[in-house]
Amino acid sequence: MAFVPVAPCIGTPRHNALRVCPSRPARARPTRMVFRAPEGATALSDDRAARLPWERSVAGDDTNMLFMPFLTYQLAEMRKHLAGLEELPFSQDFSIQLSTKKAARIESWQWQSSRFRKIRATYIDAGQAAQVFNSVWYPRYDYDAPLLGIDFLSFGKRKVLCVLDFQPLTQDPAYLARYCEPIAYIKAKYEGIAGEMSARFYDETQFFSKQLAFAKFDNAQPVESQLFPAFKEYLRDYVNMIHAQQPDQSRDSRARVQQLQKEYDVYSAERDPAVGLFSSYWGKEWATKFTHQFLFTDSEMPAEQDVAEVSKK
Ligand code: BLA
Repeated sequence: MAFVPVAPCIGTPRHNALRVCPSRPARARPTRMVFRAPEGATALSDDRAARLPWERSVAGDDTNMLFMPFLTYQLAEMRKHLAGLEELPFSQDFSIQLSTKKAARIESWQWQSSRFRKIRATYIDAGQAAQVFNSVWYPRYDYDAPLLGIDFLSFGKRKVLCVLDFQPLTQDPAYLARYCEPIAYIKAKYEGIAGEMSARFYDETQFFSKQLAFAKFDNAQPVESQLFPAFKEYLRDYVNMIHAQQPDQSRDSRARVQQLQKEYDVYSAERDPAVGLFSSYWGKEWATKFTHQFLFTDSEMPAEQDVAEVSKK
């Protein structure tokens, strides 16, 4: 991991499609230390987020950007409630990609705040074929609270799959009672989110709670009528929960939370069925890197021959 001094990324015209900060040699004027992404150029998020919502699909059809209101609502809530919110630079290669294979784009944004070490968000627009909103909130290591996990997907006209959870770091009953069970009242209000996840990809006894909102719809209507109000309540209670928590800055506790959050990344990168989806639009190599170096950065990249193996599948 290389830390190099680069000029502060300021004064980039707001209309630029991407706010890219190429690393430059150190100069006499004031510099600050920023993480230099492995691919070279670094992307920030505020300017790009200011151009949301997307109004039209890249597929050129009249597809509704089904989950765009969730993304813009989340960003507004973050701005309203999170002290010290600031962009968290990441590799430009992961910030936006168009597909050369099919009409599709994927764009990602990332921030940190005084209580969150990372909040990342991704939107995929592939017209009717796929609409996706995915986001994970990682608290700082002073807080042993669950991560907020969001995975909303729609494929074609009839397959809508939405998962939302306060993702627990442990299955200790006292932990679950403290952090997850208090939102049972929200889940109870919306019958549309009461489904159960399958065992196809994930194990529901690891990093998932009983308060997991799980929705499988054969049309988009309940997304607005059920999922959106539930999402707002989950988000509100999640932010309130983190704000109510006393930070534990002891070395032991921080080390434990760090280890558990790392295990979450390793587990998620292993199980995530998204690699196939990413690969079909952006190729296996990019898909693998995006999964390990952006989505779940504490997971290990597979060795090169393994990536090649995956590519053959
Ligand atoms: C399932 N998530 C899936 C599937 C895909 C993705 C393609 C399989 C859908 C299917 O064919 O049935 C897609 N996952 C993604 C995408 C990203 C990603 C696009 O990480 C990133 C941009 N997944 C999460 C998070 C949660 C999560 C944070 O990334 C937690 C809320 C849950 N996704 C989750 C679960 C399933 C799933 C539980 C399995 C659903 C089931 O089969 O029961």
